[in-house]
Amino acid sequence: MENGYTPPKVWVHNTDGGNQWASINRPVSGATHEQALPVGEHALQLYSLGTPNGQKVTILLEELLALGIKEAEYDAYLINIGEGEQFSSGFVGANPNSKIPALVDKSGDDEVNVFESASILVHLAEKFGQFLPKEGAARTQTFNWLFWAQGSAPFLGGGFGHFYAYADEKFEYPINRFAMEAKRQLDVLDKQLAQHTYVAGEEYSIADIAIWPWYGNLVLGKLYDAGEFLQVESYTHIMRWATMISEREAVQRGRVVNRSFGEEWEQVPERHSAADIDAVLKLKP
Ligand SMILES: N[C@@H](CCC(=O)N[C@@H](CS)C(=O)NCC(=O)O)C(=O)O
Repeated sequence: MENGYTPPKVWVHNTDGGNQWASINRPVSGATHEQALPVGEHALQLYSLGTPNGQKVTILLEELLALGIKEAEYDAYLINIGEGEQFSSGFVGANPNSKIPALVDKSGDDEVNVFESASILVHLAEKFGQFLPKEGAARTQTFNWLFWAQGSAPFLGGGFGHFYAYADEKFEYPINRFAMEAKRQLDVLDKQLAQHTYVAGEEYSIADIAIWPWYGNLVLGKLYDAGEFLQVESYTHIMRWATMISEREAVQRGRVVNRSFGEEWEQVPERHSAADIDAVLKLKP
């Protein structure tokens, strides 16, 4: 091979290569240590981190609270994935896939653990009867775009973001491949938003809440610092929508929860009441 790498007959786990993430990745699943999850006073217990996948859930919870739904009160605990906290026995019990976000809903007779961000969005939307049309084409459109987000964002995050922003060495082949796919996805979304106010139609829904943390943050310059590289300003309809969503108070509140990076006024590592967010947002210059 021209770059000097020929895959061996059998793949072996190289524990000393790669960047900070390589050291916590393993080719097997399951817990690495015994540690129970903390539990707060509310019925909804969230274990997460303020990455785009985490923001989806905290934005929805803040939107529900903004509607006056008190049962949506939640305790949000930080899971530091850089330190391997997703591999504690408690977290694996909530999500055998060891990825944030994970929700434990203790409101019913039987406690239920919910994992995969889209499953959490559907669980909460159905539980409270909000942000997911109850029937017909509007419901199907919402699911179309929700599943689109779940299928597409890994190419933006795990593909483009990984090789463009996180990988220690920059390689042309994967960056080209995933920049092409990222731009194709942006074009799909831009054409949809040229026709509709919100992603799934004329109503704000969990499709917007799933897509904004990835594609909205990207075009607004809050993800990967890739705006110029991907020429994000050319997607004028995404820009309109991303700006409109970012102006929602619940979005501004939800995006800072379980965040332990960025500006001081953006960091609410743990949330147990509205006051935790208020105290931090008031530091915004
Ligand atoms: N499909 C999952 C993806 C979740 C995911 O990739 N979470 C990342 C952070 S954004 C994570 O926990 N990574 C830790 C790891 O891979 O060990 C979802 O939508 O919930």
